[in-house]
Amino acid sequence: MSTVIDDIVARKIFDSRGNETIEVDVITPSSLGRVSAPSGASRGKNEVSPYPRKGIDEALKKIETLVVPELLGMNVDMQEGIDEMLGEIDGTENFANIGGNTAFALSLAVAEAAANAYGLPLFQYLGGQLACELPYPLGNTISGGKHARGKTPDIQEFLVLPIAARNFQEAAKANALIHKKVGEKLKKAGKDFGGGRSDEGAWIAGLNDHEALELLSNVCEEVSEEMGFECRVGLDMAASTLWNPKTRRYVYSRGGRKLDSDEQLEHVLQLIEQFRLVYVEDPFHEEDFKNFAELTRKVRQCLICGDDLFVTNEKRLRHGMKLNAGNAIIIKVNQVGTLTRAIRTVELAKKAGYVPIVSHRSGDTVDWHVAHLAVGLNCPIIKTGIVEGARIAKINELIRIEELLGNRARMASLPRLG
Ligand code: 2PG
Ligand code: MG
Repeated sequence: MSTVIDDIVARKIFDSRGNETIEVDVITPSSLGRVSAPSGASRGKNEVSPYPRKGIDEALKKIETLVVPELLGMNVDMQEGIDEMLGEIDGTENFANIGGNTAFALSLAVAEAAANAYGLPLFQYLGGQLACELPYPLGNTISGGKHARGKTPDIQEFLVLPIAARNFQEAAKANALIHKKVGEKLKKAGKDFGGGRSDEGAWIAGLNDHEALELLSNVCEEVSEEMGFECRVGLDMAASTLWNPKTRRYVYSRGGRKLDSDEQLEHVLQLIEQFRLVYVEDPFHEEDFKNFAELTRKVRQCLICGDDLFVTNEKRLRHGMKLNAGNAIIIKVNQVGTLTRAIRTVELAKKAGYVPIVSHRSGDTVDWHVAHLAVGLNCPIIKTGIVEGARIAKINELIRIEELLGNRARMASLPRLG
């Protein structure tokens, strides 16, 4: 069995928004690794740059001219060496030269080619025998903010987390049931509701933030009873998209409110209490470590998660740790470019008691690698939507992983949520 890279093929394919994205094949004599890149709509400003200045075509050219000559002949099981090489070839801090999505697809395709060469599923190649815990699926039910348009909520994502599910299949079922019931209630409640859904498959409806939270909380209670375990509500506020740096206010345009940072803190605390939220992502803008820390100090049994705040970046997480800003971190490999960088961030997060949450992007493909990352890196939560092809691809892969693990499979423990 040989693990030497003897070919790399890159192409343009389409993501769930119909936008072009990059897909890479890494080929050894005995295996293939194939990975395509997702893309964000509410990207953090500290993420690596997704493509070179002239876009995907330039990325494809650079793979041919800069990457292929260096990587051919290397062994796919030397993940760190290859990822370091990608950084060196690029030569910039933020993958501005070859593109972060280019590095992402190459890096993960290398890992998959190695796993396939060894005849192992990716999660087992990454995590060995210890990788037998299934993550809880954090699913988007109602969309707002930058992910929707019209008279929809200001908050980007209204999420559910089946915190006491006994296995992954049931957890996914609970989320699907919640999604379905929310749709039915919306249909009953308003003639205006046309059944529209966002990129992530969440409902787009003429509700304000409070109405959306009330509806979702009620449905969660119903489904908790029906399924026999507790399902709870969370939010991705994506507050950088609400923040106006000039007026220093969070602008809730549909709700007609402008809050300064202290008011925002009070507002978030009130939402956590009123709706018993177990999860709040990006409640403050991406440079406001201080208020993240303040909020984290004031809550109990609620994950305060940094997405745009940390951008999966080890240095930014270290900075956050010093201040105790947040207690959870979103892991999106294409925010930092390579698997090695993301793994280092996950390891640091775990050491510091932050809950790592592997995540999809709003524009995604049917690529299911995040499912393997969640299990292989022992992350207790995966954020990946509930319905829509690109989301279901990941959910279904986790169902297969659960089956493959057989009686060794168990749900991860959810630290900080009791
Ligand atoms: C987020 C994501 C995914 P995007 O903000 O967490 O839900 O959105 O991919 O647009 O950054
Ligand atoms: Mg987010």
